[in-house]
Amino acid sequence: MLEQTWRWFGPADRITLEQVRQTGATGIVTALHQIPTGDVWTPKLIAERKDLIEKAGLTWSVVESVPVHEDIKKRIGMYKQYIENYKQTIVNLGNAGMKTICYNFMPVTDWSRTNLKMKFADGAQSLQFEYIAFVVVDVYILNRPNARESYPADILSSADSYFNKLNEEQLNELKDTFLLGFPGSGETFTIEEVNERINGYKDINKEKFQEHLIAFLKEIIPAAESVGVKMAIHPDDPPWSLMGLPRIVGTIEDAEKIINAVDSPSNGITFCTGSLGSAYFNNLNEMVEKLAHRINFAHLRNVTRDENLNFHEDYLFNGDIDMYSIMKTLILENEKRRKNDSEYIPIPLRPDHGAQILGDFNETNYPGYSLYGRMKNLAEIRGLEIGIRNSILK
Ligand code: DNO
Repeated sequence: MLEQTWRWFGPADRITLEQVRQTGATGIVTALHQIPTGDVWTPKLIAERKDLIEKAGLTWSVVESVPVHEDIKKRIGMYKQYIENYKQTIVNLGNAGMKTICYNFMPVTDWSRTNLKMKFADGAQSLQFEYIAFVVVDVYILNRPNARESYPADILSSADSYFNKLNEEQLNELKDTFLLGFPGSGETFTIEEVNERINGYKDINKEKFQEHLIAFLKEIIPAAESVGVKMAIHPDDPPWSLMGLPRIVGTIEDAEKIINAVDSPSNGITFCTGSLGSAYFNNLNEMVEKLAHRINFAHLRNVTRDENLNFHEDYLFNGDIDMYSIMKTLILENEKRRKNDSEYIPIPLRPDHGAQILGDFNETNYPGYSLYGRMKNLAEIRGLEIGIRNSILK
């Protein structure tokens, strides 16, 4: 079986490890969120977290994430020191027995949405990205210099009418969603800070940014190999440029460039079906086949998307992603590794986000990280895997 894991945000998470155990997950995905980005994760802090998880009868399977300092992404300031620190953190994690580390290389922001409370017909609630709403954020809320010039006329006029229909409350909601909607980073910014950070990328185009990532990989992958750690870069979410920023982990070409830059099982990807799948131009069945040998971690969730770059997160078997084929490819890849790889570990997967359902409405949770919604996804993933295994494997 693949390894069923659950993202847990540490002792501050309102969902306890005891509850996680009852979801049936065996592995925990977590990070030392308290350590400032760029600092070394010490063996002591790593051991303490590991202990805590093991005392609850679970295993710390995946580190998500060791964040990459903005100086490394831009190759300015103290980037050399930060890369050394990053390598040291990998080595410390590897020495503690950790096998998989997830990270991303998105500029300025992690994942972005424009609505955290999209209602389904059955009353459940999910996360949504409306392209035009994001243009409104860029042009009217951020007021980013040159933003207007960066969009075609028809998009701008749709954004203008979208904006004109918003009342004050709706506008504030959009702004808050965007600012908190650096959800992944756990940081909150002001509009000024965001603009300042974006401005830091004015001389970095896609090619240059790719060079920065590859230079980083050339440094860190040997460190990961030395302690048997598999790195798993997370795709951009959504996988296209936002706010004029370069994004380089969104398509099959991007992923192949990354895995070929340093050809090693330690240089892999997180196959996040929701992030990659939110773009209509990505064919996930083809991507999973081509990338299978370098998939070191899987995030499974479905999305409904359209050709105008709108999408929302959906139930596991609703939406545009063919979960059956993806799971089948993952199972076959995992079997191949089990038979051939002397250092075999099962590919870890997690349900990623879930809708808010049932008792989730009585709690506040970090967007996407509900208890019941994720548990339902995990249960469905488990059933899917068992069904496929029993029908294709002896
Ligand atoms: C969103 C997550 C991402 C992911 C990072 C990995 O829910 O999947 O925030 O953790 O991009 O570095």
